[in-house]
Amino acid sequence: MSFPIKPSLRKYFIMGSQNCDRDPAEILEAAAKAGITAFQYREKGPASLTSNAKLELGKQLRAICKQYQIPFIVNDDVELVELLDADGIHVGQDDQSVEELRLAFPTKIIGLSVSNMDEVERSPLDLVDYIGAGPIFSTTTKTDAKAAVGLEWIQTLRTQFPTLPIVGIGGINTMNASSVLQAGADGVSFISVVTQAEDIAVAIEEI
Ligand code: 3NM
Repeated sequence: MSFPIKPSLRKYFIMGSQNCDRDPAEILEAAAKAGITAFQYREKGPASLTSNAKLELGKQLRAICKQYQIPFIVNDDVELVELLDADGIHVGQDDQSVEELRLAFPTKIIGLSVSNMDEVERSPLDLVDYIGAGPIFSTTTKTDAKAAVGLEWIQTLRTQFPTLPIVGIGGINTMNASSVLQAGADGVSFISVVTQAEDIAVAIEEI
């Protein structure tokens, strides 16, 4: 299935088991029912799963995305993209190069994180489907996150690249999500506002 990229970025939920204090499949199912527009399986950092356990959880989450017709994007794991027939892959600046990924996956969604102009200038933006810009606000979810770059970063990118699909990330919650869109992003991506929500449906509705 192919997905139009900008609408898919609108409410882009990211999660791995390390972000969850209950069954990740239940959390994803609730989020899918509530109207997320894309999902990224990001099994990364302290206490994350590896090898077979990572694959098995991936199969469950992939199936939920198929059921709800939501793009399933894998964070930085080419083998898992292939094994799960993911719709796309998201990488950071220090991960596998976008040039290699585009050769391996001519038709899949490729997303790339960019935090500053140096990174933008070094990146083959013509080969990516979207960029993740952040961290917009400060976050404790990603232990090695850089300092918050603020809404100005979205404004700068939007001015320089009027048509590039952009999703904001980092510290986005129900109170500040609309400011990210107003600054020029096509959508918002988020982890803890959903994984730690008392009521996932309400959180997604408010976003
Ligand atoms: N990447 P929360 S910030 C996975 O800046 C991730 O590239 C970031 O989690 C970046 O929505 C981040 O809980 C964590 O702040 C986002």
